[in-house]
Amino acid sequence: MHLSTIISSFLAGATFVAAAPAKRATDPIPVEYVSMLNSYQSYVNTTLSKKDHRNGLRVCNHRNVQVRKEWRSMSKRERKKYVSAVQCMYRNRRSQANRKKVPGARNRLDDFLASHLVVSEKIHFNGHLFPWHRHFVWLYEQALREECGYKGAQPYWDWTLDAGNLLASPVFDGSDTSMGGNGEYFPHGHTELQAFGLDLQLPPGTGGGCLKSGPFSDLIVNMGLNQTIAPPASNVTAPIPKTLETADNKKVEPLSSPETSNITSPVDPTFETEKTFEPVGLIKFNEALNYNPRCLRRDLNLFWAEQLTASHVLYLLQASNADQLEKRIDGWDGPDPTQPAMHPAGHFVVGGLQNDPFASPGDPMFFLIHAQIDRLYTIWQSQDPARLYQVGGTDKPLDLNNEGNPVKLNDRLNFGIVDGKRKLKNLLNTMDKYYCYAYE
Ligand SMILES: [Cu+2]
Repeated sequence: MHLSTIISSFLAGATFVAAAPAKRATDPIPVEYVSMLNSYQSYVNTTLSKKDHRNGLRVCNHRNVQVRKEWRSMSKRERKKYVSAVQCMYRNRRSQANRKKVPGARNRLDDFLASHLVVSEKIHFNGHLFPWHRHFVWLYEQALREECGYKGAQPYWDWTLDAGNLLASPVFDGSDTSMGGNGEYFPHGHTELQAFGLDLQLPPGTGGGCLKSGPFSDLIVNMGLNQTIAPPASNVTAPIPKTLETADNKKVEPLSSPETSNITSPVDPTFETEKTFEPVGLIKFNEALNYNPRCLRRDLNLFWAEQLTASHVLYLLQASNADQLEKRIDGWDGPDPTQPAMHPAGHFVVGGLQNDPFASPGDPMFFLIHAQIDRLYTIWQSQDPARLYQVGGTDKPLDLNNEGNPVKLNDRLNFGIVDGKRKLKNLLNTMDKYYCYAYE
């Protein structure tokens, strides 16, 4: 059997069979999970209270730690401040990318989209997933603070709180204290997703179109390839959302003019001189980095919401090593087709641009999803001191036969436009080196 067939049977099975009983948000939270949350909080307290070698305060301590809160635990004022800072990233801050290498980038959010896109096939379904995304979210948090005057910490979305009632979530209610609403509904079929050698058909959700009002309805996604959304089963013609119009039909001006958008310079996907990049999927990097302005789409999806339960989180956190943790969150820990896949599900539940594993940081929701993934990672790390600096797996995506290089502490991870390269071992402790944050 072909490799991709095997993998897609893993994932497609996890997606469509979904035989594991889904617990509703109203179901009791497993006690083992609660006890893990408690031991995480005592780990944070102990770490922040430690004295350093000169017997003084640690550099990262109770006074300066950034506390990342769940969206609904923030006050309305805090949520609005966060939304404004994100809006500043795409409304007021220009891209710092080299236009010849990244022709489509217009604003700072685009820099994050492009940086994720070009290394996508090196940082997913492998041992670099958690540390890479940890640092990426942190860089975004720093950009909000340093470039857009944000004073708070990066929020996260605890999706277990919405697993049973996604459409009532305050995260997506479209109000000015939300992360924006659902996409406008239009009848549509599945989304065809081809990536990492997989070929998946994602079931349609409850929206599918552009955000029409509320936060981020003016956001233009400037790069990435268009996904294929199947036409509706009936003969209804689905309106294709206009790219450069807001809800009020106002034209949105990109920060800089699109004249240069047809530059088709050869793009070195890794921003490096050596051309070692080996695409394993179907993404065409040169095209994906070109200027391709369109609206932000979402498609809130109840099918995936059912996977995002506390009992599935507990199953994830029971992973016995770092390799298994990655395989569990990505849904390929062995051949069981009914296993949950919380990382893909966390994206697909929002749908639209979140169904695109390369360009998904173009939706600000990406950073709340990945803060949650980082939170689950640090909770897992905190359960055993031996886990803090433990790495696992290889650097090859979906490496069923262990053909890639084993992940090592000295690996250097590439953050493209937004940071260059960083050593993996410096990205493992959220309260040391670059970092000083914890989750509430
Ligand atoms: Cu990613």
